[in-house]
Amino acid sequence: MRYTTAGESHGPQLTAIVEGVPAGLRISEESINADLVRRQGGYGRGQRQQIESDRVRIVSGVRFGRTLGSPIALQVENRDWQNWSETMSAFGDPPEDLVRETTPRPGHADLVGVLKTNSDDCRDVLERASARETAARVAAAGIAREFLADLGVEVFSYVTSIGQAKFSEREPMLDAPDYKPLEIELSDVRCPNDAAADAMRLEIDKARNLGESLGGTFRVIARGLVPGLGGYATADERLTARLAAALFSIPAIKGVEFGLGFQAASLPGSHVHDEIKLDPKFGFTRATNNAGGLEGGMSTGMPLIVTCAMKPIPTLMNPLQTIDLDTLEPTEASKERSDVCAVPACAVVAEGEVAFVLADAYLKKFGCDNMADIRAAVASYKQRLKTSAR
Ligand code: EPS
Repeated sequence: MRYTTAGESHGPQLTAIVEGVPAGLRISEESINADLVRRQGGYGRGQRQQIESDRVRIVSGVRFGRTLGSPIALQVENRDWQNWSETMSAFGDPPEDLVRETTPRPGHADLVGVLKTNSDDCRDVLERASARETAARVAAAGIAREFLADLGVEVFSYVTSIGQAKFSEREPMLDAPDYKPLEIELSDVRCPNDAAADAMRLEIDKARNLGESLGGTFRVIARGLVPGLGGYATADERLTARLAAALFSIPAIKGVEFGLGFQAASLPGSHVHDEIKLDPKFGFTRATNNAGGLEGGMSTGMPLIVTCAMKPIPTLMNPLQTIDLDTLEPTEASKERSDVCAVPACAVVAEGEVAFVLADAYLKKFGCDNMADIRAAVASYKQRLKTSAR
């Protein structure tokens, strides 16, 4: 299963095409819309989200609520398009009063993008490099999520820090899979701990007053996985590598850790590796889950736990210095509006990327034509392993 997206931030719409989806999968536009709402939300989001009200329109590959096995095309309208239809017109001459963007923002794709494409207008680059594109990804990922849900796999996320405000967890590798996704959604910073959530909101308020932006960290969890997804034999089968590549494809992601992650490098082996047990209910299981559900490039059957670091958004209301591309003189970087913090939203995007990679790994292992065959193959595999996925 794979997706591609098209669309500019202020063009008429974003489009996603998902290929490789088996036939017979029940799809609900409402679940996808719920994810789109989650992506738009979060304390610290900017004014653009007050204009948009993202909803998906599925225009191919689904009939009577079930997939046909053909490519699925999804559209998300940009309501802001009506304010940009001349600036972003596909044809005709540029309007006489067009204002080119010539003051690239440090940290965004603006400068390197115009150098690479030989453009004199950063808008040619920033329209596509904008994280608005992640709305299309989340819509596409809705298909992968429905597929995983059908096989008993749930993917959720929560925020662990925003700026200096941290949710200090006691034993995250053991506790995180038991957090309640619904409770996380009730928090506008998507953090399950009230005191930490208050501190995060305060941190965002302080940043807003200073014209600053903030990054943070979050975890993505997947529960209910069978062991043996991915592979150990070749580089491109390794689930760890595929997950990392997918997560690093999200704008602003600067770090990805699996399980204990960097902490494992400073601990002796006996404190890192997860002892193997035989549980009457779960079959082979582990005493701990420091590996975050991955061993040898494969899922272990324990919950997948990935932690990601997002850098602060580059558009600053109190801008950094840059060089004007026309005058070649120092000046302030462009600003129009920005999000103070989009970490809770980014976690929703990351859930989608993880869901896509996991769905694809299931299809590689269990076939890909139709859901009935896939369900039967998964059931027979679980029976052979005498395992009940966590
Ligand atoms: C975004 C829409 C954008 C930004 C943000 C993400 O809207 P606009 O550019 O019209 O204000 O709010 O984009 C970025 C963070 C970025 O770096 O480009 C969205 O829908 O997520």
